[in-house]
Amino acid sequence: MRLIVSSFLVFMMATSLLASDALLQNNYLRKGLTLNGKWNYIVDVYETGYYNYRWEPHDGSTNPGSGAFFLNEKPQNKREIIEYDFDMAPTLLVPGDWNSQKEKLFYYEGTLWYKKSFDIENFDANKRYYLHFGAVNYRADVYVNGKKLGVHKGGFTPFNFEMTHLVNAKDNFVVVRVDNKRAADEVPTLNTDWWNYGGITRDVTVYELEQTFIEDYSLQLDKENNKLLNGYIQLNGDTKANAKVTVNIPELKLNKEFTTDANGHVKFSIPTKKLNLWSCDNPKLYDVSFASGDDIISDKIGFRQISTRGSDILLNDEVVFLKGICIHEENAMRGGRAYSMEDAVTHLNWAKELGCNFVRLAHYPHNENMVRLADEMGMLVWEESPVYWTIQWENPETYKKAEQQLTEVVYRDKNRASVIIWSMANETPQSEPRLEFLSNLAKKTRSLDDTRLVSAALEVHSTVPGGNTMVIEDEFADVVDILSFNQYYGWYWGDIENIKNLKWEIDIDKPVVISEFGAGALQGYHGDSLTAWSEEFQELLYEKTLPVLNAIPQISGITPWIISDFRSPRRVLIPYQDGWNRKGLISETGNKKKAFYTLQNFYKNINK
Ligand code: GCB
Repeated sequence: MRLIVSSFLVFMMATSLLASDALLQNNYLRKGLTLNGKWNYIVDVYETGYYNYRWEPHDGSTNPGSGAFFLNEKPQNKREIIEYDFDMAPTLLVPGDWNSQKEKLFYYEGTLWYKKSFDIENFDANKRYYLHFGAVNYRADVYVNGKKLGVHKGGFTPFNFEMTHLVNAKDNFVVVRVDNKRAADEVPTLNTDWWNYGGITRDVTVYELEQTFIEDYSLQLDKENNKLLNGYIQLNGDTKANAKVTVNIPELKLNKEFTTDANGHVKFSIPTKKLNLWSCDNPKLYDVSFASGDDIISDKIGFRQISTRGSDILLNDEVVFLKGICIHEENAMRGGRAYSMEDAVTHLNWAKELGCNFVRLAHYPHNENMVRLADEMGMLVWEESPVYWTIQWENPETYKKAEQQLTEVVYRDKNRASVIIWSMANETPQSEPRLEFLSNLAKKTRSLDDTRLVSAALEVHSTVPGGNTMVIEDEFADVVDILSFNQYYGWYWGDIENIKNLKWEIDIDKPVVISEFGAGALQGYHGDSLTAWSEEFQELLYEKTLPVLNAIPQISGITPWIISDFRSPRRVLIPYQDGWNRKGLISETGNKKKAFYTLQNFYKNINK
C-alpha cells in the first residue's frame, strides 16, 4: 500500500510539473510585457545541459555546478569551471525559427537552449504573473530563475505557466529547452511534406493579472436564433466563486451582470436586438468587454451562423460557395516560419487578389494573426490539426497529443467569426483504429464547440485501378459535416487530358469541398503545356481541372494546393525543386505563375 501511495504521489508530482496551466483567453489583446527580441542560445546536440554523464536528467536539481543549463550559472571565483555561459553565447530572434536565422542550423533537428533576462517594470507583489508562449516547436521545457515551470509538446499551439511564486522586479531569467526532433509517436509524426522549423516560433509575453482574473470566455451567436448570444465566463483565483461579472457591448447598449458558481464559472444567454451580422462582405466586429472586479478584458467579436443543408453550406442562412486556397505558415520571401501580422497581410492579400473568400490553413494551427486578420477582412477559415498521413493510431498517448493540440486551437479561436471549419486530419490511410481515433477527435471537437463544422481532407479512389469512376470509400465520411478530399489527377496519376472523363460517384448528401489539387511548376520555366515543371503545364492542369470539379453535384468549395512554394526536405529534384514543393501559384521570390491568373479568372466568373 505504501508503495502504491508513494508512486501515485510521484505520478501526481510529475503530472503537475508537466501540465501547462489553464490557458489565458485573448492574450492577443491583453496588455503584456513582451519578451520578443534577442535571446541567447546554446546548441546542445548531446543534451549536456539536460542529462548528467550517467544520462540522468538534471531536472529539479539546484545543485550549483551540476551543469544544468537552466540554472544559468556563473563561476563564483576564478578557479571555478562552468562549461557553458549563455551571456557569451550568440543570439537568435524570437519569434523565429532557428533554421532560417543561422546557416549552420538550417537542417538542425534536436535540442537548443534559449535564455532571456528580464525585469518587470512596476512589479507589484499583489499581482499574479503568467509567462505565455504563442508556440514553440516541438517540445518546450520552461524554467524561470532556475526552477522548472513545466513542459509543453506540440509545435503550433499556445501555452502558459503561472510564475508568480518565482519572479521579482529585477534580474529574472527564463530558460527554454526546445527540442524539435521528430518521433513516430508524436503529432505530426516522422513524415511530413513541410520543413520542421525548430524554435520559439511565436510571441513570448509576460502577463500581469489580478489575484482573481478572467481566465476564459466565449461569446457566440446561437445556432438557430440570430437574436440570441450564448457564452460563458471562467474566473481564476481565490475569490472566483459567487463573483459578479459583466458583459458589455456598447454599440448594442448591452450591459449584463451575472454571478459565477462555486467553480468561478457562469454560462449565459443574452437576447439582443437585430444584429449586424458578420459576413464576407460585411466583416462587422463588435467591441465587447468582460469585467470582473478590476479585471477588464476587451475583444472584437463578429456574430454569424454557419451550417449545412443537404449539399449546401449556409452562412447566415444564405448559400455560400467557398472560393479558397491552401496556405502553409511560411514566409518564403523572408525565409522561415511566418509569425507576424505583416506575414498574415501578405498571405491574405494574395488570397483576396485571387478572389478568395476562404482559406485552408494547412496542416496545423497557424499563428493568431491569421485568424484575427481574417476576422477583419471577412475571410472564412479552415483550421486543421496536424494529424497528417501516418499517425500511430493505436497509441493512446498519441491520441492524447492530437486531442490536446486540437483543444488548444479550439480554445484560442472559439470567438473568431472567420473560423468555420475544424479539420481533424489530412490524407490518413484507412483502418479501424484510424476511424476510431478520428471519430473520437471529432466527438471531442463537437463537445468543445458545436457551432462550427467538422471536416478532414480525405482521399478519393477509382473503383478499379486506373478507372474513371471516383468514389470516397471512407467511413469517416459519415462523421464529418463537410466531405473534403484531395485529388491529384493529371499530376501524380492520370493524363490531364482525360480528367473530363472522370465520373464522381458521391452518394452522400453533404457539401463537398475539394481540399487539394495542383501541379508543380518552377516559376520562369516555360515549355509547352505537356512539359512537366513548366508554368504552362500547371496552367493547363488548372484549366482542365477547375470545370470538372465544379461540375460535381454537391460541390460547395475548392482550395487548390497552394498559394506559394514552400520548403520541403522531400523535394530534392534539381533544378526544379531543390528543396521546394513547387505547387505554389506564387514563387518563393513572390512572383506569380500563370496558373495564378487561371484561378483568379475562374473565381471571377464563377456563378455561385
Ligand atoms: C498532399 C498533401 C500535401 C502535399 C501535397 C503535395 O496531398 O496533403 O501536404 O504537400 O499533397 O504536394 O504532394
